[in-house]
Amino acid sequence: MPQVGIVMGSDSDMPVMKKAAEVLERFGISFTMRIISAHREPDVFFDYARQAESEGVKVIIAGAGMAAHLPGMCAAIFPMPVIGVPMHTSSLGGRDSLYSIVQMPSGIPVATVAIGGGTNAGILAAKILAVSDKALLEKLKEYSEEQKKSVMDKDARLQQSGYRDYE
Ligand code: RP5
Repeated sequence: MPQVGIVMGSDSDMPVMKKAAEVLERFGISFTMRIISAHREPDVFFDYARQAESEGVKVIIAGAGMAAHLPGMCAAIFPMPVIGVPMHTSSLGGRDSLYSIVQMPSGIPVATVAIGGGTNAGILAAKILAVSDKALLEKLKEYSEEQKKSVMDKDARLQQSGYRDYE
């Protein structure tokens, strides 16, 4: 049974949404990935959002751009957490997507990550699932340690080489 449902409004969203998929794979979290347009095929969208719970999904990661109602509509139907990923747009730089997703009216929250924030969407989904999964929690702690070590290694290199020779 998939634990996470990744859904995006268009295949143009794939470069961002695949980052979420890669994070879930890294942590061994099962997921489905769909391209569903809430405005171009509302019937397909409603079926998806209504069935997600019975299919075992615990978190939905929904990415969309422009007048980005896909995440909000997922949150209107799906009773568990929805993470929204705003896409960058050429006309308004993604502010249109960001505001559409983050400015949900009271009562229907969408946990919104940064514009293009597919990786953080995956990590946030993992953290939500880790609340009731100790093994996953340990993997997330290891991941934090790896990030810390990576920064410390860079600083050690800088201290050794000086900023002119830093690569
Ligand atoms: C939204 O419109 C999609 O999420 C996408 O970000 C944006 C543009 O879609 P395409 O014109 O690339 O299909 O529905």
